[in-house]
Amino acid sequence: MAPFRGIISAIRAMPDPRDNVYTAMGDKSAHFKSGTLLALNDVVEFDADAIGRDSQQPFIEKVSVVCTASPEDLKSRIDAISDMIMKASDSAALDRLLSGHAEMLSCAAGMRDGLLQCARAFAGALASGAPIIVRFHNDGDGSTGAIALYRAVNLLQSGISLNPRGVIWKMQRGIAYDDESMYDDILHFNQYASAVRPIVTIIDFGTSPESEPAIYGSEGRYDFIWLDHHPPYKGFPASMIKFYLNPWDFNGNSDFTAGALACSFATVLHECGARELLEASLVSDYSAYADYGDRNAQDMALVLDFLTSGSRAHGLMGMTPKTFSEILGNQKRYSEALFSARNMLDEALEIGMKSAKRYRNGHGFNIYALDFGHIAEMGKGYPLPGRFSSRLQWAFEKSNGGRTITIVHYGNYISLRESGDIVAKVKILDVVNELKAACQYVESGGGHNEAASMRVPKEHTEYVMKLLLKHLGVDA
Ligand SMILES: [Mn+2]
Repeated sequence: MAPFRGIISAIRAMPDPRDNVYTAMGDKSAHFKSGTLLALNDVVEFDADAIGRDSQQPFIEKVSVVCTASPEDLKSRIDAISDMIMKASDSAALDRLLSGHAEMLSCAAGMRDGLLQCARAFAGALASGAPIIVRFHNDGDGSTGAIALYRAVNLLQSGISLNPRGVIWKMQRGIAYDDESMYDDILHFNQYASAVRPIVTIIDFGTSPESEPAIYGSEGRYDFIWLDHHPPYKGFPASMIKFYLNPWDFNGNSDFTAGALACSFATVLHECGARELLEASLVSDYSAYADYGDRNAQDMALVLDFLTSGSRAHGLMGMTPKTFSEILGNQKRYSEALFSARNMLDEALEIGMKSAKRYRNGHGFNIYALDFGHIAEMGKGYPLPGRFSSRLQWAFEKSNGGRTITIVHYGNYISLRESGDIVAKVKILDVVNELKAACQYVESGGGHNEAASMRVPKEHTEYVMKLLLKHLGVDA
């Protein structure tokens, strides 16, 4: 058998060099450890039998270094493999994924080139051993996208030898790509030397002023593939981000969920059967494109909402897209999760609807205010207050036929939801901004017309709640 010959394209340096992980790119890529100390761009040769049998990283004692390649040689090798991966991807798969969703199809048509570029960059990093971190929002929408991407990466891996440990998955609790995330990512990437820049993939969060310092701080160190559907504001430094895709920039809006966008990205990378995940993401984010009669999508959205809520709710630690995917594929575990989630949610909704105070304003709107403490004191850990306010709003809105605003407050957090039919008269985001300007206790606030939130020091929540009701036209 002919020896494997390739160029070293990435090194993960470990304290003991014999634990270093090397990626060499030949006709395909090989990931291995070695007794020979190797450097980037080394052209290496070894027995081809040593690799390719399983997805582990074999230890190859003796690797011969033939010569040093030029960076251009290495680049064209990486390009060739990326091309090969992209050529194998099915160009009609995206249309099938979005079929029946006319608005999303037309928006995706504008994003197709961007999606292809993202997929090519992702595949190139994966094949050449550059480290990749995927950060996804810890909710139903963010997790559907991460699961689809996880499946696509796995399918790619079985076709071409890609680094089995090349991708790290992280659930993001906040809505910003903050300094802490940036420093974590830099620490991880610092272990590597790679021909291709490391990539941080972001799903369903981060388009907010709080991300700006970390976006600037990451400049020159790694690239982003950033998939979000939160409305970009004037001044968001999207031009600093190598691949930024947001439906708002392509005649779409937040109804095109980030989960749907990430499912599209994953599908362009490799067909991965993401249709159910996409439907669940639409339901999960209350998208106008959701089919609320789709029982499967409803259940999956609920299960993912539950699983991403934190280990206190379900006792499972360290959840990753792999775990989610396993639970979705295991009927017994799936039914158990669904059963628990339903019970906890029903109980919380019952208490919430009973405990909320109801007000009316001059427009005849129904305004509800709930202290989430009534639900938190049950100690279940599910649902979480922000997502619960959407559920509660949904329930009140249904019983009132629209014309509803729901406020849920907990600790230093106030969450607002409004039904679409009254947005023209009162915009909750405007109200939040008014309060920010008028009241020193409102530390931060933002969102969009139908969902917004504020942070207020705990001891001033009561005062701000009064002020808020007044600004919504209630004589309280
Ligand atoms: Mn979302």
